[in-house]
Amino acid sequence: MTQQNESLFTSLLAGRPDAERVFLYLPAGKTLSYADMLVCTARFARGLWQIGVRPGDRVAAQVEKGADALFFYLACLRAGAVYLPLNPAYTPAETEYFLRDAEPSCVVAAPGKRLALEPLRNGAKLLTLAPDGTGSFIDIVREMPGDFNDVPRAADELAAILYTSGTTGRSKGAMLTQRNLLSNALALRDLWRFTTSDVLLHALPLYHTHGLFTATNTILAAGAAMILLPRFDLDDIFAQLPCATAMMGVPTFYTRLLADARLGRDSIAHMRLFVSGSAPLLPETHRAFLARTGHAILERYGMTETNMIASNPYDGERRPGAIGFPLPDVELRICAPESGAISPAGGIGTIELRGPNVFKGYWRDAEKTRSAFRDDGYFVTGDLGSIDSDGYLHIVGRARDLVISGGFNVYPGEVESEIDALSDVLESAVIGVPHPDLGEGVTAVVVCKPGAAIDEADALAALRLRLARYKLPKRVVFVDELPRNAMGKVQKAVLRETYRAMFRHCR
Ligand code: MCA
Ligand code: AMP
Repeated sequence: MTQQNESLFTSLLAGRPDAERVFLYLPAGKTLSYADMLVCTARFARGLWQIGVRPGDRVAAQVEKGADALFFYLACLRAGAVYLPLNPAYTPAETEYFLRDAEPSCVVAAPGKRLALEPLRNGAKLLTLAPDGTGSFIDIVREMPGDFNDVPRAADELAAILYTSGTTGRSKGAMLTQRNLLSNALALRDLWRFTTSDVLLHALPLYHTHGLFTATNTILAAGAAMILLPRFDLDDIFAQLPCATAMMGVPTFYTRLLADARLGRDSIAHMRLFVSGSAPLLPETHRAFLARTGHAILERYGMTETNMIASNPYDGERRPGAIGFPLPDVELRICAPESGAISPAGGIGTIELRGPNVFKGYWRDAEKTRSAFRDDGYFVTGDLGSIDSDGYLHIVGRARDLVISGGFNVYPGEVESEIDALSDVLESAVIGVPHPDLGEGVTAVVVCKPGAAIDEADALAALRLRLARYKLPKRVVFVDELPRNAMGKVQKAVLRETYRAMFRHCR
């Protein structure tokens, strides 16, 4: 740990290259250097200070992806604020919860969201920021001087809060410290060999760990550059791949690339590394990619609460279906889910870990924080894993009821409570079933009240007002009753088996 009382921003840039070096390649051939980034983030940090943001304040951002969105995050770090990114796809009902729970002093949103957020801002200052460099926040900072003295922060002070849903109840804010983020960025930079020569093709969202910390912080720590694409679009990807050296993506990126005839050795001649994570990469995807391109995708494993936990090696075998070895400084063990007893070698159990990457706890929720940790400080992930005889970690299932669709987590309980709130519905069960494009497709199995006349389209129309698009069931099926065990618990495994071929023909 190099930093004690410096901001994460300062520490990430400690080995900063020549300020004239390119930091961002943007659409339409525009580039921004490290010097541009320093000036812009200084103005943004001054702007935050001017509107009253003070160290430790939460600052929420619900903005579209772009250079300014990224600079806003970095400005929060410089100003000592706690960054709270929110998916722009959240409905107002979803967003309201986060603003009420986190009590940010400032919310910066895409201009199109201003009216909807006005009644929800809960006393926070509300400003706008658009990807084209306009917005009321830009109006404040435009003429400001381009320098700023970064606010020093101690290693265990917060840098960010990222909300992650629980198995029951509402989302919990994972409190991530300066140390959590810095230790992970430095470890990944070294492990994956990022240097000033690298150019990362960045097509992930900027409001989750993967695109925000794993990608951006690692690139900053290496003094490398990024091609910042607004989203994952195959034409853009193929246009930019020849200029990149590395890409990080969810498995859907790789299955979509493989489904495209343009993928071949020539289209990626400049690349040295493809990383996959956030959801399981099927061994057949790994093998097909290797056969087609000569590249073994490097799969790694992480969580919002912990940043990255384990990674396949840079040198040595990148084993299909495995997530590799714990990162340096991460202590990892496999335990019996209930008793916490350490599993015998090769046995299956919950993955538990301890290390500088592990979060400080859940925001204002001591109870959930307590139950997430063992007495000796190990964090219980809720993923089921085993370690093979060569030491490679494998994920074999989830102890949590969770669906991962295209790398986005969907918590069945949240979708079920919205479905159950529909007046025609008696009860529902939400499951994930294999989906060729998204890995898992969210599926709702619904029992109607007697005499009710709701159909799939009605249900989806109602849910669309309450849930972000990615949480919407891809299919809603109606049944007379849900299968239950002797204890009366819905047998989701039976439902998953019944509907396992549901999406066989989807892209
Ligand atoms: C979009 N849609 C989705 C998803 N994405 N539905 C389910 N699951 C999704 N992931 C909806 C759209 O709103 C649209 O709905 C319809 O599906 C078709 O969208 P499409 O154009 O195909 O989607 P896309 O825009 O191309 O997005 C697919 C995507 C994207 C590229 C896979 O979802 C994505 O970028 N995922 C990455 C998520 C991520 O960064 N996860 C990291 C979490 P409609 O037709 O109704 O409008 S961090 C994490 O998990 C940990 C820490 C870790 O280890 O990294
Ligand atoms: P999140 O709650 O968004 O932080 O997502 C974290 C979860 O994503 C983990 O608990 C795992 O279930 C899953 N995950 C992340 N990386 C992988 C991977 N390489 N293979 C399988 N699951 C993964």
